[in-house]
Amino acid sequence: MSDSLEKWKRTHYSKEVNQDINGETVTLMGWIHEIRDLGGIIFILLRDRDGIIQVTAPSKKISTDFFKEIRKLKKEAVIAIKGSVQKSSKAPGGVEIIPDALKLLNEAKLPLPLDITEKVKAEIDTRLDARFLDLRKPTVSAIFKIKSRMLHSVRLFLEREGFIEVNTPKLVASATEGGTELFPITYFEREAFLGQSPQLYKQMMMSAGFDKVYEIAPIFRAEEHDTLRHLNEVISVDIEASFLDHEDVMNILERLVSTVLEEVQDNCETELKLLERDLFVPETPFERIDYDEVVDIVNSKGTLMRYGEDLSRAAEKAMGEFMDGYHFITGWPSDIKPFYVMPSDENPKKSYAFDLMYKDLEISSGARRVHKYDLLVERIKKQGLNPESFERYLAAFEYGIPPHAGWGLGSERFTMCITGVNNIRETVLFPRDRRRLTP
Ligand code: AMO
Repeated sequence: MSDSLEKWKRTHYSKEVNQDINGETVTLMGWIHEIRDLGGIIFILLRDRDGIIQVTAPSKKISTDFFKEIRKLKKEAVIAIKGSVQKSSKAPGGVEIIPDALKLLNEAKLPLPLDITEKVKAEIDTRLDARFLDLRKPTVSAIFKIKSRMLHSVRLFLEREGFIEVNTPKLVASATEGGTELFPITYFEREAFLGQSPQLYKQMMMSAGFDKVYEIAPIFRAEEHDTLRHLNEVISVDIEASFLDHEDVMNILERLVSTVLEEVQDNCETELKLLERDLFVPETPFERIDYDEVVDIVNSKGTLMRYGEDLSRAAEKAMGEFMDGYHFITGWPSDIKPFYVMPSDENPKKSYAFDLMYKDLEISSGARRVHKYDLLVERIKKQGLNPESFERYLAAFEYGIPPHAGWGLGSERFTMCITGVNNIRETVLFPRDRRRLTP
């Protein structure tokens, strides 16, 4: 058996093989998911990126030498197989392949660190240590196919809405979301940081006259949290838009969520089925609850929440019991929101900031921004920060910046909502948390 592809080319993925091509010769490539030797007949489940198909090798129909070669194959070996498609009522999918020729392209060391057929479940740490193997599981790769489709739909939606994609630096000189969550790095002879958010840059793009921008890129948070909802590196979908207010960008966000869910539902049927996920597409507009009301609800559920506090985990849970689907929390106190958030005209103690929640999970936050230089400097000082460290950002506010608003949506948390997984680590190929920096 040759271990080289030579002139062999894949003709079909497993999912493309069906009864319509009964009798045709096909070439498939992939891994041996399972092999069962019943003496006179050997069954191989061949797995490729898109699914699993049965290869049936009856000793009566193939040469003795070829049958012996097949018998030697082991789990997770990489093979290419040429054979004919045959209808079969017993085979999963209604078809099987009767092999004519086979190449053993590579073998896998045994025993495997984890069971790809999932008959034996593995702990999350074992899975993440051998992530390339874990990702071979159809139920795991399904999450990433859904995430890919979600991000694709997000792009399509924002492009349709007239947004321009931008790329801003991730090596930065200052904090944006409050000073404690930064990863310091050595930048030649200076200290620099990994970007927490494109916040300041997307706002500067409003002064640059780009009107509507978006970015899909990593953000880094040096949070000590060891929870099922936090990671230290995530992909944030950020938008910023001029001549629009918080209500306008909330409207964009809710339409985006609902459109993307619909597109995922239409395009990821197989993956959602694998995950046993019944996706629900919410109607717009989403419900809006004022922060004041949230405090009352949380307290009425027996969880203490003082006015002016951020939502604790317990408070989020209490709210999650009360609110089932996607909803906004609006009217946040100005003091607990970052300096760039615009205080309300009627009551400056409150702000034009909002969070988008799915049940008890915050998936996005945003706001109408301060676009007046003096107020921005005042708010930077009030939050104990030094306006001098924001000199280059502040300059963008001195030469005519329009009123603007925007939001950031965590792509992993959104993926959790779509797929129903409850650990954020499941939604990242190679997650970065408090303890994990490899693989
Ligand atoms: P915020 O800090 O709320 O806002 O972040 C926006 C969204 O990003 C996701 N997110 C995270 N997800 C997992 N782990 C983390 N450690 C983490 N940190 C953030 C969440 C969150 O809702 N500049 C503002 C956005 C804006 O106003 O435009 C910002 O960064 O889903």
